Amino acid sequence: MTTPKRYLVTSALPYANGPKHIGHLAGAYLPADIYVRYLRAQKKDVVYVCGSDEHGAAITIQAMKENTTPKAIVDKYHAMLKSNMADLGISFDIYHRTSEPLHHETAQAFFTDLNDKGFLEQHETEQFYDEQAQTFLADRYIVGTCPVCGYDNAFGDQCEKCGTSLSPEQLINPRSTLSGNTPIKKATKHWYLPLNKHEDFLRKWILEDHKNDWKSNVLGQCKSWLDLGLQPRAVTRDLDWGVPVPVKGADSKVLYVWFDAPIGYISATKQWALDHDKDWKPYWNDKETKLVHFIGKDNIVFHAIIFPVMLQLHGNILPDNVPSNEFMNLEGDKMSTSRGWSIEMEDYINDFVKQPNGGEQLVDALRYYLTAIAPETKDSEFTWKGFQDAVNSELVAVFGNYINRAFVLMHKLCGGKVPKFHNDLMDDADKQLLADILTTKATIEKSIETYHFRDGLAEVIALARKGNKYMQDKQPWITAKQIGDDGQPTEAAQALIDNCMHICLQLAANLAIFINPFLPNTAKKMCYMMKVVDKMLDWDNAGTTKLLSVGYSLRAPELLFRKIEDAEVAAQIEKLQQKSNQLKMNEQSTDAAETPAAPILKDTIQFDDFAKIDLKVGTITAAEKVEKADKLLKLTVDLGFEIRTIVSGIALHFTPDAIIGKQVVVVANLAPRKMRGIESNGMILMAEDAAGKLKFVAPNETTNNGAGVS
Ligand code: B3M
Ligand code: ZN
Repeated sequence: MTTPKRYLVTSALPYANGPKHIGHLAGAYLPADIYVRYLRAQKKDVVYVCGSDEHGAAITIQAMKENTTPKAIVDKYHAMLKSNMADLGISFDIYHRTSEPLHHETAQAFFTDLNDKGFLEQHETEQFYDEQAQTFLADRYIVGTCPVCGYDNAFGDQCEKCGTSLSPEQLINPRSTLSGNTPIKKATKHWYLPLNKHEDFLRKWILEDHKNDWKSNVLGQCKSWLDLGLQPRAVTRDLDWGVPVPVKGADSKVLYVWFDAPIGYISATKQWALDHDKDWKPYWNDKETKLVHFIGKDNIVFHAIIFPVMLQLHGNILPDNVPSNEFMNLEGDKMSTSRGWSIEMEDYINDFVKQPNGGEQLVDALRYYLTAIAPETKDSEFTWKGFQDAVNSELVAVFGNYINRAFVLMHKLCGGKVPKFHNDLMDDADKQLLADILTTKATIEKSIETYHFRDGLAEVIALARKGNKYMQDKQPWITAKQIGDDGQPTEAAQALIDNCMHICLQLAANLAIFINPFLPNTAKKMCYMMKVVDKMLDWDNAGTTKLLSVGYSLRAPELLFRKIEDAEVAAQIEKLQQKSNQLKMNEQSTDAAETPAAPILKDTIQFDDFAKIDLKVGTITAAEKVEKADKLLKLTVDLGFEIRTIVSGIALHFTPDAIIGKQVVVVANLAPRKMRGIESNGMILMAEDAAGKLKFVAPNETTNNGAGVS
């Protein structure tokens, strides 16, 4: 596209069914925010829309879990997500919600338009049905084994483990999420979007028109979808939560959440236009609008295939790009809120930003690290140590250090004012640095415009590094030692110092412009220090050395960033471990509660059978975790007559320290068994209550180790 007249930028609408983690932030929100802040600095006409996705089984199932209504769930989490995003500097022009009447009307009108034009089909099919819960099972209401990766809790619409998009029929051993029962099949009628009829258009539009500008991960996913052959896709559901299907007699049906949610971008734009007395239509209908959808990789098919078909049929413009990131892992494992292996935005805000030594600099610290390791082309990994290193050795030691030194030296050597520049004294190093500012500007532009935010940010840091080197090479503090009779630097020395500091300060002003899309709080603070208004941050201003006027006095420096301490890193790692262990334990106890009760007694045995078991009392004298096995503890047990090593699956219930010294009953003549490479000699008897909690079986008074039990 040649220069667009306006931009409409969207970030995937997060489900309002729980807190969202920083992997989400890095995937679809932060890159979009950088992009729009850059466009705004360029004075472009840009609207950035998002909002909560409040329909679908993601919401109703969470309501069941929290024992409340879907409405209560979306109200609670919409508020949370909206404020989290704002706290982290995501600058939506509007954060809307799909439960708004305006959205319901917009989605219904969209459906009616396609239906009236004959673009939808109606089919009656047999679908899974839960007889006990009396509901049809689609999407997250049905789980089973993923046919692709074997994960045994894949949803009816998508496997969260491998990302494959599924239909309930593909699940192996399908079960109802509601009752756990195996569903039956029952006939029902639905509306379908016949994607198969649009294959040619999609192939040309994606694989030819966009083969050079879309990311290869997006093109790759689209190609494999197209190669598999597209199927008609149901766009309605038998549910009572969602946008009602606007057809007489279809009262028990709602629009499929993935049909209504992307229309949420349109309703959000409409609401924004109402609020600002603007016309929303050109943003969706005029070909000179550049529409860009920022998404995570599990949303590609919906934004690159299904929604474009809907838009095309409805007469709207199509997205110019669908930049999608891969996943960000965390400390060696996939990030997942449900497994407790995640850093929620809310937690980061509470643990860092809202702490007394936190504030906006820690918003920028997170934005920095997440952008520096953004999973733009392949999965990446967040580690707390990596966060600490990036902040301490790049933000603090390079960028922050440069700005601080420039300000300190200017106060010390130039009386707190922007010094004069003597053109006749300009040398090669000066020229080089000025040229570097210009090249950097062009490189950042190219990086951001092609969605390579990592590279763009790296350029800013590289320029700050050049600034440090320039200052180090020029050593104005040494030049200042050439003093005259008055004890002040000689005129010639001062002229050299002035030139160096003039350039350093103009570079600082340029750096504020360059860093602004990425770390807006930092740029703001720099403007404060330079006593300039935010308007200085306009992109057009970058590349010159006329940003700060000669003789203008600047404020004393403030540190831009603080270091991240070892103790903070350790505390976060500990918190992560605890959270995930806690959830595993809860899961185990719910599993236990939900498993149908086993018959109360096993088959009768004879006394001789029992007599074969040799039970002995022993004392646990040492206990430690087994590496890479979160459920196992390696115990040393003193049986009086010998010391045994026993591996026991109790690690989620007891910490090693808590059980040392406990007397236990051991099956002493059990054949040895190897677990995780450790030979286990015996078994500890445990009692398990209804909630799955384990207790040691032990004599009610301490007795000698080796005492027999019968
Ligand atoms: N709510 C899925 C997700 O959060 C969905 C995105 C909708 S974008 C229109 O991954
Ligand atoms: Zn899978």
